[in-house]
Amino acid sequence: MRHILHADFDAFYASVEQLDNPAIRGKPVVVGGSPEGRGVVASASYEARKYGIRSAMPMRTALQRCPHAIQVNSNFTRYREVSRKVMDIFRELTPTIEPLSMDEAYLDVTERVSARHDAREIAYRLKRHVKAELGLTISVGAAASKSVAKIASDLEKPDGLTVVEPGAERAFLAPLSVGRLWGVGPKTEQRLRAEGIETIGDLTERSDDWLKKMFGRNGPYMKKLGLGEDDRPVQTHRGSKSVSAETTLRQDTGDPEALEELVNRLSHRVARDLDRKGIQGYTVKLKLRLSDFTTFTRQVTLPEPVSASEQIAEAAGVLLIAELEPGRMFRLVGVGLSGFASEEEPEVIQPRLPGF
Ligand code: DCP
Ligand code: MG
Ligand code: MG
Repeated sequence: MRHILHADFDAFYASVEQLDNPAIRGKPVVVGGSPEGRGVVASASYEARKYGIRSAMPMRTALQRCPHAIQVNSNFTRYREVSRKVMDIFRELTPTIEPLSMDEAYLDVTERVSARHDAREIAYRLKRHVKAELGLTISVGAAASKSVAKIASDLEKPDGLTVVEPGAERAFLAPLSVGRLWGVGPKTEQRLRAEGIETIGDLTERSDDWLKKMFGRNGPYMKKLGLGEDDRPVQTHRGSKSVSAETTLRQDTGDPEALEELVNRLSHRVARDLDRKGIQGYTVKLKLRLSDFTTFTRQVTLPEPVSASEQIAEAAGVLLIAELEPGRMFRLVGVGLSGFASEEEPEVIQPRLPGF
């Protein structure tokens, strides 16, 4: 049996901003694009969440809900620095860590669990260690599988610690909303609800056959996860060659503004994918297809690896502008990133627990 932790910073970007600027601690803080533009909230402090502010909400809406909220622009360089530090702290505990994005990772701590130190204690000490070293809180879930640990870490945010004992997975999951299951996005959740499935328990009562008929192969898989069955190991390295997104336009266009907007949207999708994988890359690629189906790509390799939507959009936007000509019509646009910055090999692991 494995012991897996899932650790995730509380209100990551917003907490870093509060750490760096004592004047905004304890106050509603929203990090993200400016309200004048089409900016959205990337991260909201827990004080801001009391007003119903959530990430991915337009910044303008957020400031309507809480006019005295403090808006701060993102500072990705700083967040990446904090991210590297926390991953190093995780690696001191175990070499088997899998970053999922800048602010979260799975840790396989099986080797660390013993009769004297159970999973709860190890998780607790990790939280204390991160707080002491970085001044920030993480929430941690501990379980025998990745999917249960991830759900657990989210339950008692902020500063949460939730342990699901082996064997208790089913009872733990049953009352929770199906939307909490890994791989159940808003669309699937809506379809499940339309079938009267609100909780994970409702889902696991359905037969595999019925689930397969309704949701394809994903149906029985969701049920497996809902029962707490998930034997995916914590993966230290994941091989990805490129991450990209593309769209065929409903109607060909040569309009610079429409094309730029599309590049922004695609860059956002690429950035979300990168964030989930916890990687960044040096080479931004733009793929274009003209009305006559001629397809070509343009790419630029940057001096620093990037992963933020704005940075990808900026580079892709420059490539786009160079291709625009009056009368030149496009039917497909794609944005991609490659040349990933390789994760350093973890250093020799010291046989001790941090904070002990
Ligand atoms: N992020 C973003 N856009 C989103 C979601 C997240 O730019 N739609 C960024 C900002 C977050 C960071 O990623 O600070 C981590 O995402 P989380 O989902 O872990 O959210 P938070 O850490 O902000 O809050 P929570 O306490 O819920 O984990
Ligand atoms: Mg977080
Ligand atoms: Mg996260």
